Order: sequence, then C-alpha cells, then structure tokens
Amino acid sequence: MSSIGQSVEKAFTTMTSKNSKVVDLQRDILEPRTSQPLTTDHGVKVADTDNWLKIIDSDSESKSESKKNGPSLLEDQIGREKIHRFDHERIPERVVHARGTGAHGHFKVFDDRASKYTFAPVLTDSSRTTPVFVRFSTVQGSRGSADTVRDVRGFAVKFYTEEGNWDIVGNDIPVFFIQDAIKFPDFVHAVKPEPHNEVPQGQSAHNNFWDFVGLQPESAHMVMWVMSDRGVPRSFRMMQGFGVNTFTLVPADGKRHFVKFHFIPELGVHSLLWDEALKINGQDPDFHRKDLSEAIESGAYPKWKFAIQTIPESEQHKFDFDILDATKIWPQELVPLEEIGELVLDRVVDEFFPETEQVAFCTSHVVPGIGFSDDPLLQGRNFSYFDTQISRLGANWEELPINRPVCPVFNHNCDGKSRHRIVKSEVNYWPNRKDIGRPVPEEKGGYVEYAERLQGIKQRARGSKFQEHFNHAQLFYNSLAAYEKAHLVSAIGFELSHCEDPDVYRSYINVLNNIDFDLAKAVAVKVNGDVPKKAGRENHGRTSKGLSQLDFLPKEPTIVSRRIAILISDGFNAVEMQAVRAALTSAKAVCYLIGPRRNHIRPMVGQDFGPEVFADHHFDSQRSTLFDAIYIPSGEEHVKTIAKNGRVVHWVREAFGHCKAIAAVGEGVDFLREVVRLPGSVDLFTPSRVQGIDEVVTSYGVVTTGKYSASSAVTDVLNI
Ligand code: HDD
Repeated sequence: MSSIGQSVEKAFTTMTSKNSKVVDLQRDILEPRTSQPLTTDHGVKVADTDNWLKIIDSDSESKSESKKNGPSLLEDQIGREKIHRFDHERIPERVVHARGTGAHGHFKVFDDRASKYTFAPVLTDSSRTTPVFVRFSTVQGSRGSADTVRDVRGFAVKFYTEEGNWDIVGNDIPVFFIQDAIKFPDFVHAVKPEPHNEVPQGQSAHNNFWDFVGLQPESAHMVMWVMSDRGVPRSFRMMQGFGVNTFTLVPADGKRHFVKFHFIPELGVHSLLWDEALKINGQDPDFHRKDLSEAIESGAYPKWKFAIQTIPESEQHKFDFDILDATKIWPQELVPLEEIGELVLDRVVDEFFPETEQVAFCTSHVVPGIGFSDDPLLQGRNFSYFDTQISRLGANWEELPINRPVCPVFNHNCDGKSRHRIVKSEVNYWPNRKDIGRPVPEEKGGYVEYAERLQGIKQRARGSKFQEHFNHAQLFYNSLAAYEKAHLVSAIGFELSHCEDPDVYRSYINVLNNIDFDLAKAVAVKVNGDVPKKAGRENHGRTSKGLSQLDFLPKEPTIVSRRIAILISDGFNAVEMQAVRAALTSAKAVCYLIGPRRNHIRPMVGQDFGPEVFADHHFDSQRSTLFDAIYIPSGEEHVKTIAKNGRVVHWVREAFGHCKAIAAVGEGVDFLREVVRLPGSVDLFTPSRVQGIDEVVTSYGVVTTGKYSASSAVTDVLNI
C-alpha cells in the first residue's frame, strides 16, 4: 500500500474506537470561543465590520466635530469580501426533495443471520456500529416550503461503512409513481408548480399532477398511498422507510438474492389529520424538523428496526407481478420480513448547511456484498444522482466533510472545481512505475460485479408483467381500516376539487373505478365527476398485512415524546396538576403549561394561593394542532376564566374534533362537557380499565369526574 494509503488507514483505525463519522467531522468543526477575533477569509484580522470604507468630510472650518457622509470606496476589500461571500451563499436547491432535515446516528445488526444472503459486514457483523446520516424530506416543495404538506417523504440513509459509503435513498412509501426512470422528468414537471404561474407550492392538488397520473395508470398504486394518511405523517420518527427499488445481496459462496429494505419505527406509524396538517402549515411550517431535533435533544432517540425481504434468484419469475417493478410491493404473506438490525438517530447537526444541505446521496453507492438489479427505475437512478450532485455541489462533492467516507479514499481522479485534498504524488494514472493506486482484487475487498448471464434484443420496452397496474392498488385499498378509507376519499376529493379542468378531474374517476367501484363513486360525487354505473374492473378482494397503519401499533402503548398541553389560569389546582404532570413526564411525554400569559400563574393549594408556576406559552401563541393531547386541571376560578376565553374554547373543541386525548378533572370536566356539548352518558372506554377515573368519554379522549385519585391512571388513558 502507498504511504498515503497507510497514513489514512492509521488515522482511520484510531478513529473507529468512537463513532468514526463523528470523529471524522470533528476535523472540520470550529468552535468559536468568546471574543474570538474576526478575520477575513484569508486570515487578516478585521478591525471594523460595521462600516464600509468611506470618504468622510470632517468640518474643519468650524470648531465643531460634525462629519458629513461621503461616498463609499470600491477599494474596501473587507467590505467587498463580506458582500461577495453573501451574494454566493445559495447553491442550487435539489430539483426534488429540496425541503429536508437531517440527523446523525448509528446502525447495528443483531447477529449474523443475513450472512446466508450477503458477505457485506455492515449487514452481518454484529460487533460493528456503523455511523449513519439520515435526511428526511418532502418532494414537491422548494427549500422554504412547509413541513406538513401532503406529499411523499424522503428517507435517505448514508451508512459510513468500513468498506465505503452505502446509501439507501428511500421514501416513506414502498412503491413509486413510475416504472422506468426515463419518465422521471415528466413526472417531476407534472407535480411541481405549473410552468405558466409557478403554482402551487408544496402541493399536488393541481391540474398538471392529476392530468399526468390520470394518463399514466402505473402511478395508481402510489397515488393511493400518497392520498392515504401516509401522505401526512405526524412525525419523521413515526413513519416507515423503504429502499423501494429491488437490490441484490451476494453471499460469500452461494446464490444471489433479490432484496427490499425496510425501516420500521419503534413508535409506530402515525399521521396527522388533513385538517391538522393544513393548519400546521401556517402555524408552524417547521413542525417536523423541530420535532426531530427536540426528540433527539431530549434523549428520545428515534429508532427503527431494519428488515429485509429476500427472494432467491431462482424464484424471480414465480410471482404474478414482476419483482423488479417499483410500482409493486412484495406482499408479506408471500415474502416475509426478517428484522436484522436497528437504526438509531442520536445527534442533531452542528450546522445545517454543511451537513444537511451538502449531504448528497447516490443509489449507485453500494459496498461489496450488495448489488443492483435490472429494476429499470433503479438503473436510471444510478445515473441521475451522481450527475445531479455534480451540478449542485461541484465535481469534488465527495470530498465534503459530510460526504467523505470514514475509510481510506485514494484514486487517480483529480482537479475539478474546489478540490480539497492535496495529493503528493508524481503520478495520477494507472499503471504507473511507482505502483501507486493499484486496483484491489476481489478477495482483498475489491468490488466485483456478480457474473450474470444476459441475453435479449435491444429495444425500448418493458417486461409483460409491468403492464398490470391495479392489483396492488386494490390490495392497498382493501387493506385499509374503514376510517383510513374515509380519509383517502376525502383526500382525493380535496385534490381533485383543486383541479379546475373538468377533463382532469373527470378522467381520474376512471382510474379509481379500476381500483374500487365504491371509491370511484364516492369521489365522483364529491368532485362533480361522472359517477360510474358499474365497476371498471372487479376488485379481487384480497388484503395484505403491513399496509394499514393499524398494523404498526407498538406492542406496548406508549406516550414517549408526545406533546401534552396543560391549560391553566389563575386558581388552578396545583397539587393535582403536578401529580398528573409528574405521571405524564415519567412516561416520557413532554408537557407544556399554556396560560393566559407567558409569565407566572397563581394556583390554588387547598383554600390558599400556592407558589406561582411559569407558563411556557400563552393561549394565543399556540394551537391545539401542535399537541397530541390536552389536560385541564380542576380549580373553580381557573375554569371560570378559561370558560370565558374564546381561544381556550376553540383549543378544546378543535382537539376534540381531531380525536385527541383530552383529560380533565373536577370543574375541568364540566367545562369540557359544556364546550364539546357531550351528552351526559357518553362512555366509550370502560371505566374499569382505568383505575381511579370515574368516567371516560369522547372518541379517543377521556373525561374524569369526581376526585382525582391515581395520577398514573391518566397516563394509562392517554395511551389509548
Ligand atoms: Fe430520487 C433525490 C428518493 C426516483 C432523481 N430521491 C431524492 C431524495 C430521495 C429520493 C429520498 C432526496 C435525497 C436527499 O435527501 O438528498 N427517488 C427516490 C425514490 C425513488 C426516486 C425512493 C424511487 C424509487 N429519483 C428517482 C428517479 C430519478 C431520481 C427515477 C431520476 C431518474 N432524486 C433524483 C434527483 C435527486 C433525488 C434529481 C434530487 C436531489 C438529489 O437527487 O440528490 O437526482
């Protein structure tokens, strides 16, 4: 090995004792100290950063000290550098997935059970902890768009393995809109803001998107997913991740397998209601990115199980769909999931731009033991990502700190814009007289493609099973719970109502009618489409596991990291509130006190005023949509006050309408009953389940009457 290779290798070995990517990034982290001197980019100390160099006319004739502002000078190299650097702060945003946020973490497999499929140590060596960087994103909107729009979410993972970087550039939905990469520009042009008026932003609710998907029925399955609750996740931490494309795994000695990659969130798969999502877009456009960093910073590290589905190469053609078609899933009943590892995010970025914005993923980044398939979408992606990174970040984008591998990198690529490394060598080609940069044979870890026999006729076409587009769309629709189906109808109804062209919204009813007759009728009635008289295609009636979100409820109900608003005003019952809050906090929920002012609020302890507590926010500054649950403590004066406050009444009504957990005690219950106009006897959950609570009401909520006796009971109820 060359001396360059050896020194990098040595540095690398020392690094791997800790999270090697974190150590690696530290090489580039500058932590300014207090009174850190300001310098130019070329290192000269700056004496004044507030005034451009000018001619100042001092009034020399009079005795006064008055000065007149004169012209600014082009000569000011310090001012010019500051403005030039500012002028060039922006780089082209990603053509899709521009809005995103990222975090660091690690990946570990449980054992070596995947070694029957692959020799890649990242998937088989349980003594390894592989550093990762994950970037979540929306697709349609630009960098400044809102987080909770209806859209697909990107779920891109960079594994910094000891054999090089491996990227899974996935989504939160297991299928895609198109089958062949050559259609991607058409799809993206259709979904993005329309060319004549650049409308709409962060939405697919417009003529061009629905025009395209109506004429491109291969998108039908994916459209079902995006219009379902999956399109509006509650949090990045509560959504699945999928590699989507079919890759291959290669074992040390044996037969190749096709593989699909899955990430399954520990907290379950949860969504917002569409009404909540719409409101949060305005109330807190950064809702998802804040949620991610708040969870990590408070120690509630997001976790996903990593699972694979594998099919031996010999069984490639035994299914009634093509396993290389990215518009199809591999139903779990046919190809079970094997959980082999865990992904954890435990560190937020230090600076957004150099990490989250400059991170760049490529589906073509695989490591030995992992390979591609002939999935025509994947083949095109393997070309597209590398290309786009060059236009976004320049030829040397892989040298940027966030992108560079933690293992040694050496080759004869050179030059290009913004080269970072300086290579001390007389040769930059192979073969060379110094034996520098020698290719590594397979047995020493060199990447070798799987030897595959191929034959065929060169033509622009797709396999015959790629022609069927509705079986899996039906499978998805049939597998949803009744409420999920209702949400789906509303969502498509919303979107088609935003299409003004009758040709567009009418023709999509035909696509829906090929999926399900009732679905097509329900949407047609809403949007003034032609209500079909008979089904366009018979529904096969089959269902599959893992498509409804209900299949992902955590084994143990949990309120970890859920945001709970405690509505208080002067005179609330402090002892009771503190008991409830302690119970919620010990179950790792995050409680916020919301009062009439962000200041001290005076509670009652028995008949007297107790020590003041500080409200985190005031009623007007937040909305119920930003919380998962509400609790209203007892207290006569307090309840009288909030009952007169329209904003609080709205808080409670809105939370009730969004089926949120609502807890109340004593007078709080009367208030609740009054504002949501509950009949006296509503009792949805059996009170016996909840020790110490006398009455339980509302769809997912709880009202307690009488004396509060067991604080843990409230936690129990909120789990429901
Ligand atoms: Fe893509 C970005 C996911 C099909 C071309 N894509 C991008 C990102 C994700 C995906 C998560 C953001 C990565 C990041 O956070 O930086 N894309 C997918 C999935 C697909 C898919 C799951 C289907 C299986 N993409 C796809 C096709 C093409 C592209 C067919 C082109 C032929 N995708 C791109 C891109 C982007 C991108 C233009 C924009 C920014 C980037 O690559 O880095 O090249």
